[in-house]
Amino acid sequence: MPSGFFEGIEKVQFEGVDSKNPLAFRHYNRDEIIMGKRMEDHLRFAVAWWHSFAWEGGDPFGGPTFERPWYPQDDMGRARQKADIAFELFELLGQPFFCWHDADIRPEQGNFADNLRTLEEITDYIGEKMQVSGTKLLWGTANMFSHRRWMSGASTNPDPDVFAFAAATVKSCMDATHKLGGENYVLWGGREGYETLLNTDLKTELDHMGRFLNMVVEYKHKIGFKGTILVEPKPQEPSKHQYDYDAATCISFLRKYGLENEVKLNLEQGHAILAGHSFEHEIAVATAEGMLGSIDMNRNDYQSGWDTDQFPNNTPEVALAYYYILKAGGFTTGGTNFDAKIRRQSIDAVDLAAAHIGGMDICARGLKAAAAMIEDGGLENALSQRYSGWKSPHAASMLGSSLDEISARVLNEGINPEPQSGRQEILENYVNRFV
Ligand code: XUL
Ligand code: CO
Repeated sequence: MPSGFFEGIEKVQFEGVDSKNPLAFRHYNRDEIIMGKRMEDHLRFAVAWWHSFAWEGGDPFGGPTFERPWYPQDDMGRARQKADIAFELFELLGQPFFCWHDADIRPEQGNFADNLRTLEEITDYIGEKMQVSGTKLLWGTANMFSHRRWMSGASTNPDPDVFAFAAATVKSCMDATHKLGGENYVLWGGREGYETLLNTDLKTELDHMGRFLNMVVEYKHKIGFKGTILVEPKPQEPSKHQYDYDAATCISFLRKYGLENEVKLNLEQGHAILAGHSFEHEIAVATAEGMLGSIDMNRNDYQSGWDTDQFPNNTPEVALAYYYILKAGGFTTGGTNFDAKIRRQSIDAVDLAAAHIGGMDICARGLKAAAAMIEDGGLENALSQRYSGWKSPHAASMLGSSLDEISARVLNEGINPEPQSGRQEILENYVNRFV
């Protein structure tokens, strides 16, 4: 018996580019074959419980604006009702995956034993719903940033009891993710960072975080979890400085603690922007190291300067993101999760549906543009042209020689390079043909 929350909204259909129906897909045609693979299998969409069902519409200046039937979220009956309505949205959208934080799906109980009991109870309930609907779990994660116990960090907390609470919490969330057949487990270091160095032993905190992540990997193998462990870079917010600053910082952290073959990255568009990067930069850094895991696809408001987590709607940006993902071979266990929230004034159920429909559609459109660019080969040709000098035997052998040998060759051959155009405008015009 449907709850009636989405009353009047029909199962979303692909109607093609000419459709004027605001609640139809114009590009997301799940069975369409793109570069030899179904669109659904490329994009691997996941609806995020956190922003879509748990966020209440508050901001630093005002409280909740949404009035959902499952509020206040402090009771297991309403946690079940929230799950029912989440699966109604999944049914309407037909996306293959969803994801959660523990605190999204069960009420916070204030102590570990009760948190564990309610997490087990709700994930059993969700597991039954997954059986019926066929929706799968892209990832689970622990919210170790909202409750006041986490205010000084989780694994980086100066208090060892908080470290212990964090270890127990992550174990419980990994168990639940494993039970539900999750394809990844995510750790975002929400408060793994600091407000002031004056009270922070940075080296100790980083060592604790490195050891903690090693424990996560050890536990993954112990329980036979086959999914990928992912960390999520973000430079700041809520902490003034977060240790997982960006993709490059995370990669060197993982290498330092011997985790480079065990952990990959969950990259988020808004976090890239906060770090002063483009999303495709973060993707290119991760794929260069074979460490791209999954993406949180949203967009930041470029004027506001904070993580606004808006649903994506910028085709050129999305197209470039998928271009570099496809170039690296696409997702394996990862996918496209909407870590995105509707606006505070978007209080109706139809707003929530439209946000997901539009987000999925823009990603589909971006994917098609990315695939067309790859199939056309224009960018790849220009790149190979630009680096073609390195194909000469002289150039290639230079990397195996030394400064004095190279210096002698520069003198002997009178090497005096002529600058070459980077052709940026031509390449940007090229991309614009596809988006
Ligand atoms: C917070 C954020 C999180 C992570 C998972 O900025 O992006 O939702 O994706 O904790
Ligand atoms: Co995220």
